[in-house]
Amino acid sequence: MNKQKRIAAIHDISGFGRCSLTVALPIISAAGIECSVVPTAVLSTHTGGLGRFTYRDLTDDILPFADHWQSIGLEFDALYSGFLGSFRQVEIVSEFFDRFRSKDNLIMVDPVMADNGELYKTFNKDFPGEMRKLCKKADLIVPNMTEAALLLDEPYCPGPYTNKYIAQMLKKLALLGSKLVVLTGVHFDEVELGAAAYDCTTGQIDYCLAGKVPGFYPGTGDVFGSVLVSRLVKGEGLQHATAFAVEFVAASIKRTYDAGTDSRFGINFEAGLRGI
Ligand code: PXL
Repeated sequence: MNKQKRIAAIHDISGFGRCSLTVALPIISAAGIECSVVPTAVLSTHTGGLGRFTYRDLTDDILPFADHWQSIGLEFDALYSGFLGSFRQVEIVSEFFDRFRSKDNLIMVDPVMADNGELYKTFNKDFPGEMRKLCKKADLIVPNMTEAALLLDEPYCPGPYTNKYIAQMLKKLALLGSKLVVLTGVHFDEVELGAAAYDCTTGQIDYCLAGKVPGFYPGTGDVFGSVLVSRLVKGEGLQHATAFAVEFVAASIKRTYDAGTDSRFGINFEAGLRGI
């Protein structure tokens, strides 16, 4: 009998726009994994161009969630954090990790804070330094190229990249403290786009690329992270899990593009859930 796997997803919930918890919960559940959620804030939409959003901060609820969950003895196969709204929230999530870390669970941090060379407008320039501290606690970090540059305090380079550039980024990112790094937004030309996976214990680097579709789609990183953490918890190795997540995201973007959907509404991952 297989033990039921369980992931705690620590993200905001944006009512509209397919990102954070509205993506993590269905994807992790469709993968057959129980998904417990820690909503860090409630917004009417994501912050990526849909106008004036509401924002209700739930920072003060996070540790009481942990207290209650510890009191009933909950354990998690993975802890997965994404968008966090403030310095204090990052500190509290760090404590949450300490409370639920076990000798064999996976702590995955997506240091959501920037894309396309720019910090999201809700963050100030000191935020990457705080996120760096959280990355230190992770077993796996999944930055995009902009977040990677900010974490390393280096200028952002828009690409196309060389293998050598990506390899040295991966190695420097692992020095922040996580054993595994999956870097997204990796491309060596304008035709393909994907991710690079690095395990610093073996030194292995794998590149996983798929056909590039034009446009910028918010929430893509959350779809990627949710698929990746699900596959890893199900026991798949880093290379295969990354390749699967890249293909899943590429197919979701293509569907959305072909349907002519407003890119701010997020990507059609729903149609792919059956195969997850
Ligand atoms: O997809 C990342 C994300 C999550 N949550 C909120 C966001 C974004 C990206 O813009 O605004 C609220």
